[in-house]
Amino acid sequence: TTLTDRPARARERLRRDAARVLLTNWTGTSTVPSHTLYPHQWSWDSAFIAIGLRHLSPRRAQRELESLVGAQWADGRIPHIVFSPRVPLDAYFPSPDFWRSSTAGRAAGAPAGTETSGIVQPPVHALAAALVHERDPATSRRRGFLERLYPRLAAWHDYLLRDRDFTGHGLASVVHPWEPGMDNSPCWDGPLRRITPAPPESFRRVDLTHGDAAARPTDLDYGRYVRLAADYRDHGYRDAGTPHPFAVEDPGFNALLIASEHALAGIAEQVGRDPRPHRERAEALTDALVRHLWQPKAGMFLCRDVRGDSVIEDRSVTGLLPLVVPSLPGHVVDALLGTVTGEHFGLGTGTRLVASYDLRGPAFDPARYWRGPAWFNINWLLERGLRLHGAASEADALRRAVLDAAGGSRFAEYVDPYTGEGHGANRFSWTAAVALDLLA
Ligand code: 9WN
Repeated sequence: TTLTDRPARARERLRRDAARVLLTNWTGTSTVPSHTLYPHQWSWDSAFIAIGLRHLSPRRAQRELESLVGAQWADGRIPHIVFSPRVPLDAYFPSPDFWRSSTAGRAAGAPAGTETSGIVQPPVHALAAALVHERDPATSRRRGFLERLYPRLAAWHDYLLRDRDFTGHGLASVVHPWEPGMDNSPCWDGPLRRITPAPPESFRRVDLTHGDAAARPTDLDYGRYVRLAADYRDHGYRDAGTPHPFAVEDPGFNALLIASEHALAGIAEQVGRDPRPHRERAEALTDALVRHLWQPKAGMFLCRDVRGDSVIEDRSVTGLLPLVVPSLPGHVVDALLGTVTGEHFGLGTGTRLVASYDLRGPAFDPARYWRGPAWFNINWLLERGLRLHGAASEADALRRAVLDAAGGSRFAEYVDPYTGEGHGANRFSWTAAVALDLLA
């Protein structure tokens, strides 16, 4: 072995190990995030998984997204979980008998033959579909991949902007802390205080049989998650009829919608449709994002509590995700780049990866889920955003750090941003997927 071929061998080993994670977590039609903690199909997980899987099997990556959109509701929503009928009910909570989509969600257009949840996750799917297509356009064309996906992705974005724009700002709101994918972010603490938790004896937390309680949300959080989901269900999952006491305009969620709307313009072109409405919508969304959620004093985007009509002052990494938006004003890009490397997120000055929450924030906890640990899908997005805006050396450094932490933690679900120590599940699918993508 010479010194020069060692890195190449290490990369090859990492690629092989990441591939093995995705192959093991493949169920035949889609990929579970983790066989233990999350044994069904999750919406935004599938998008990141497809982005990695395209390097192993473009066809499988296409199927990953096709099976997800196969469970789309008639109103356009893509549910956050598609349940596998082969998995026992007590393997995950809340299970299909809690959500009862095929009965309670009928009026809102839930499919009859598949059980799903009734809430959504960040709309990163059109971006994933475009990347999957690019990897192997011939197979994609032969299978009619984009033709089938295009109307469904367009209906998904329509749902968000038609039924979830509660303020008239032209942005989508999330109505449950699970929707932005950052379940127990300190940003939700304020809005959640208004929610009466469901009694602890009314549900059983299966997550604690696989995960360490100190690294998961608390029982009080869960009581509120259950209450919000049950109320939505009991209103037939109809946005117009549900009071939605938790409603937040989240910058990361909307930034991913913008990136996906740009991707949808490209997809429209590929399938011979007019891309202009998508470009116009992406620009209108970008203006709305900057107008309503940009906070110059913080140097980043902050969430808006729609019910409290106030800015949520906590700095969450969600406020840096707009870096994936191509046409941001220059002053916003400059400020965001400063914040990524500044005292609150400190990339390159102590932390290895970008933390999920303000390193100096009062609620920071390096081990507890979305209250500090670094997540691989988020760091993949930030790597892409840094590169998009010309910060190539920061992007290169982040790419190396993501690969080191992914391999070093055996593809952990999340890691301590300072030490890289793994928490949560291991052999976690999107960790392996984004590593594969960054290796390609
Ligand atoms: C609830 C699957 C999902 C991710 C989320 C992450 C976690 C679920 C849970 O796992 O949420 O949806 O049970 O904690 O927060 O981002 O999509 O990996």
